[in-house]
Order: sequence, then C-alpha cells, then structure tokens
Amino acid sequence: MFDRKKLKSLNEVMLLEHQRDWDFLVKKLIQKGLDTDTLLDQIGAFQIAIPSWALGTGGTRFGRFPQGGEPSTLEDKIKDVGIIHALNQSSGAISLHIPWDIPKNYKAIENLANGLDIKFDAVNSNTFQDQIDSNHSYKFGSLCHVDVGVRKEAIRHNKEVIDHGIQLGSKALTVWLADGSSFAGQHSFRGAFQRTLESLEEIYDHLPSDWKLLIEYKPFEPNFYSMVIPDWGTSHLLASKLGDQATTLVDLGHHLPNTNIEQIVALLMHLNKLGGFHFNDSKYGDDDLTVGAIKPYQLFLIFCELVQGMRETSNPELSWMIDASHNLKDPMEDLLQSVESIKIAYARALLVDYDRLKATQSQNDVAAAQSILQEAFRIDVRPLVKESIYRRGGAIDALGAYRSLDIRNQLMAARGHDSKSTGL
Ligand code: PSV
Ligand code: MN
Repeated sequence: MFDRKKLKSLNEVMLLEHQRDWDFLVKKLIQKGLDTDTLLDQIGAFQIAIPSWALGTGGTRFGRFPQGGEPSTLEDKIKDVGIIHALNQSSGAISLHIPWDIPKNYKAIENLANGLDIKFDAVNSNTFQDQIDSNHSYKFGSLCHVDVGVRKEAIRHNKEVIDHGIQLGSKALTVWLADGSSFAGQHSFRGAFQRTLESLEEIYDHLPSDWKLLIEYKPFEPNFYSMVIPDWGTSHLLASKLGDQATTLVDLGHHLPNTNIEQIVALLMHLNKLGGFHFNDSKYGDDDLTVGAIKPYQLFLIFCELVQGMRETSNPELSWMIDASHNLKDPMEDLLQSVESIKIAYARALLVDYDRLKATQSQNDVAAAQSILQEAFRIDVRPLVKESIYRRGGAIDALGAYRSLDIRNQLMAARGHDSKSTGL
C-alpha cells in the first residue's frame, strides 16, 4: 500500500521549491544566532502519539458519516498509524483505549508495531461506558460511585488496563472520568471527591515504579452540573496526594472558553506535575477539531511555556497525543494536519529569544515583550519542519503525498466501505 519509490519521486518533484524556501530560512535563522542542526534534531525527534480511536470517522450525537476503509481491528489501526508515521516521521506511537482495543496476541501486536517503528504510548481506561459483560453500571459514576461494588469494578478495570500496557511496553495510564452530577443536590461534592481519591490510591498502588498516572480534567460533559475532576486544580490536588508518579494531563478542549491554558502549563511545570497533553482545537467547548485550526497563536503561546518549562524545570518527560474527532475529514488527513500544526507551533516556540524576553520582563517593557513573541510567531517555519521530516525519510508534503499515493481508495478496496472502527 505504501510505495516508498513513489514517495521518493513525489519528494523529487517538490525538492527544488523546498530547497529554495529552506535556504532562505536558513539565512534568517543564522542571522538570529540559531543553530539549524540543533533545531532540526529537536523538531525531528518530537513524536506525537495517535490515539487508536481517532483512525475511524468520529461523529456527534446527531449522526456519523463514515469515510469507508476504516480500520476495524487493532492490527489495521496500527497499520494506519504506520502510514501516517511513514509520511510525517512524527507519529511513532499509538495510544490504546481499553476495552475498545484489547490486544489478543501481545507478541504479534508488538512485532507489527516494531516493524512500523511504532511504540505504545499511554494506555487509557474507560469507565464512561457500561461494558457488556458487567453487572455494574457507570450511569451514576465509576471511581466516585456510592456503591462500593461499582467502585471495585472500575478499580479492577484500571488495574487490568495497566496490565495490558505492561505487556506492550507502555509507561503511563491515562484516567479520564466522566463522573459527576447533572443536577444540584444529586451527589455530595466532598463524598464524590473522597471516594475518587481512595479509588485512585488503589490504582496508583498497582502502577509499576517506572510508570506515570496521568489525570485528565474536564469542566463539563457528559455531566452538566458538576464534574468530579473539573479543572487542573482538582487534578493537581489528586496528583499531589497520590505521589510523585501521578501528574496532570492537559487536554486542550477541556477548558471553559478563554481559559489561559499557557498559564496552567507554566504553573504545572513549575511544580514538576505536568504529565502529558491531548492536542485538539476548539471554538466553544470540547469541539475536538484539528489542532491549530482555530487558535494557532494560543497553541504557540502554550509551546513557548512548554519549551521554557522543558529547559528550566525538572518536570518529567511529557506524553504527547492527539485527541480529536474527525467528523468531516478523512481521519488520516486530519491527523496529518494536526501533527503538522503541532510541529509548526513547537518550531516557532524554539525561535523565541527567551533571554531577551526575560530582560524585557525585568524592565516592564511590555511592547518589546509582545514583539519578541510575535516576531517568532510570524516567521514561516514550514521549511524547517519539512526539512526535518524529509531528512528522516518522510514526505516533504505529507498530505499531498497521502493523496497522490491514493491511500484512502486503497484502504477502501482492501477493507470495504462499511468497515467500522471502535470508539466514540
Ligand atoms: C474525554 O473527552 C477525552 O478527552 C478523554 O481523553 C477520553 O479518553 C477521550 O476523550 C476519548 O474519547
Ligand atoms: Mn482527552
């Protein structure tokens, strides 16, 4: 399906124009005193995991309009990530959601992934949907439930997810809880928090010593009055009480409009408690749109804090993942666009002169501080990102190559129009 010779000739067609753009940018970067090889290494090494549930067409509660050729098995999902990674050399990891993607044969799955240069990122538990083989229901919560039987079931599931991850070489468990209440008076805030903490303690005790627990937060949905973990403060409180291996995970869509996410990132890193990221974009709520499609400047400002945090704090290594829903576009095209936006934001953030920025801050020179950030944001860094991918054997134009290689039609021919991917 993936013809490397064809990719090579597609790159050759693009090469002249790319080389001209790259040469132009190199001069500019050198003028700024930046080392292009270091930049290429940093950008090239930056890998963003693809979630196993994002390879099929997403939907809303009103409908779903599938593309065809969706991967209906874990094997096919890994192969799709393999295609994305071969094109962009930036998506060398997959994140599994259990029980949507339970590996049947660990060794075979691992071999398949290894052959495609894919690693297993954080594993995700699911206590937001009832499971067919269970006598318990998560309708009124999971780790916070008033019934100890339901809590035990949810704890058991999370431990099982860790066990699956151990087999595959994952190093983190991501917990997102849909738990909450939709009506005032429905449950006790204090009781729900305390039960959640105690349930998480049991899960935490099951973590191998080199694992992280990533605790996601979300202000609303599916509960609309209160969520047990609505914000980064609550997630951080839980993570602090649990111990060093527990950290907060920031999903860009899980904030009320206009929340200053970059400030959250800065403070969590300052406390060495930022564990990972779920990238997407939004205009209103958890819209799960393509990264960088709506607020690219916000994404850049977040990366400025990430870059400074990675240089100046002892925050542990972060897990990076896309968490979007591909309702209109071909999921693979959408994922390629998201990863490209992330890399562009990262590259721009690497160009900021942070020493100069700090000097302006100590002099309260507000206009100069803004100019320093915007100067970097306005540089067209696409040749830098493309060059880093090209040098690693990827496509100069990943989306264009995906289309020229006619991959979706090949997938439809192989898997049919009605194959269905598991997930939401
Ligand atoms: C919830 O909205 C979320 O962001 C969590 O990460 C889930 O695990 C994921 O989406 C899957 O739909
Ligand atoms: Mn998420």
